[in-house]
Amino acid sequence: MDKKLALTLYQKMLQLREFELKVQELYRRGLLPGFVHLYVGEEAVAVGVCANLQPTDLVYSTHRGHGHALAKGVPGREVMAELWGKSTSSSGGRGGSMHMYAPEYGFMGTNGIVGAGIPLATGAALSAQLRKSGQVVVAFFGDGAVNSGSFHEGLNFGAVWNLPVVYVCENNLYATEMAFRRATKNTSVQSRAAAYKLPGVEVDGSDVVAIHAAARAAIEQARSGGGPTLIEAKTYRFVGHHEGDPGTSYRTREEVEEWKGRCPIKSLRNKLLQDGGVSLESVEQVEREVHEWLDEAVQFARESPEPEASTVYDHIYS
Ligand SMILES: Cc1ncc(C[n+]2csc(CCOP(=O)(O)OP(=O)(O)O)c2C)c(N)n1
Ligand SMILES: [Mg+2]
Repeated sequence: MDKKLALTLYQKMLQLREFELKVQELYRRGLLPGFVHLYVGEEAVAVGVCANLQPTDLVYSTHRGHGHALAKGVPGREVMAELWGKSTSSSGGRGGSMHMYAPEYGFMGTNGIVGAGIPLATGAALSAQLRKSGQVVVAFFGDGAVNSGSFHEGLNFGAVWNLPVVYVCENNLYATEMAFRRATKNTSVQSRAAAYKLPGVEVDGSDVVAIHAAARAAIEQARSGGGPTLIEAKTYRFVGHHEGDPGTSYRTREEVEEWKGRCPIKSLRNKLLQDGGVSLESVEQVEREVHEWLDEAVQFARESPEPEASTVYDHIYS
C-alpha cells in the first residue's frame, strides 16, 4: 500500500480509538447523557471500508456507530457535541449515540434496532439506482443481526435488484453476552452470501489494509452495476457491550487479551515503522495531530449551547 494512504488510515483509526476512550472517560464522569456502545478494537473495519467511499455515498450504521460516523467524515466536534446533547451537531443534540444523523456527510444514522440498517440501506440503494445517482450505500451490522429477517429480506432484495449496496458484517463473536457459536450453527457469515447468489468475502478485521482492499473491490463492483457483496470482518470489541458492562462474565480474560494482542492500530504502527519506510517522527506527528483534534472536539462540545427550551416541540408530529 501507498505510504501516504497507510499513514492516513493509521491517523483515522487512532482518531476513532482516542475518541472512544475519551467518550468512555466523559461518560464515566457523568457528563454525557444516554447510553453508549464503544467501538474500541473494531476501528479497522469502519476506516478500511469508508476510505473507499465518496462524500456523497451513504452509510447506515448501528448502535455501535461513533466510529462509522467519524470514518464517513462527520467532524469529531459534531459527533462529540451530539453525544453531549448540544445544539451544534446536525441532530441538534436530540439523537445522542444511537439516533445520530448527519445526511450532509452521507451518514444516514446510527440505529438502536439490531438489523434495521440493512433494509434501510437496501432501500437507499434502490433509490440511488432509480435516480442513477452513482451513489454506493454501505450497511454496517453485527453478527447479532444475521439471524434476523431483515438480513434475509435485505440481502435477497439487494441481490435480485442488483443494487449498489455493500453489506458489511462486523462479526465480533458476541451479541451482548450471546456467543455467535451458540446463536447459530453456521458461524461463517460470508458463506450465507451464496444463498442469495452474492459474492461473500471473509476478511481479517484487525488488518486495515486487507479490509481496504476487500471494500475497494466490493464498492467498485457496486458502483459499476455489478450488485452487492457481503463482507464479513472478523473483529472483536476490547470493551464491554456498553459502558456499564465489564465484558468479562461471558468471555475469558485469555480471549480478550489474545485479541488485544492483535490490535489493528498497534499492528499497523509496527508495520509502518518496520517495513513501511515511515519515520518515527512522521508517526509521532500524526499522533500529536490526533490529540489536538480530540482536544478541540471536546472543547467545542463542552462550550456548545444546549438546545433552547423554546424548541422542545420542534420535530414532533401532532
Ligand atoms: C431488534 C433488536 N433486538 C434486540 C435488541 C437489544 N440489543 C441491543 S444491542 C444487541 C446485540 C447486538 O449484537 P451485534 O449485532 O453482534 O452487535 P455488537 O453489539 O456486537 O456490535 C441487542 C440484542 C435491539 N436493540 N434490537
Ligand atoms: Mg456482535
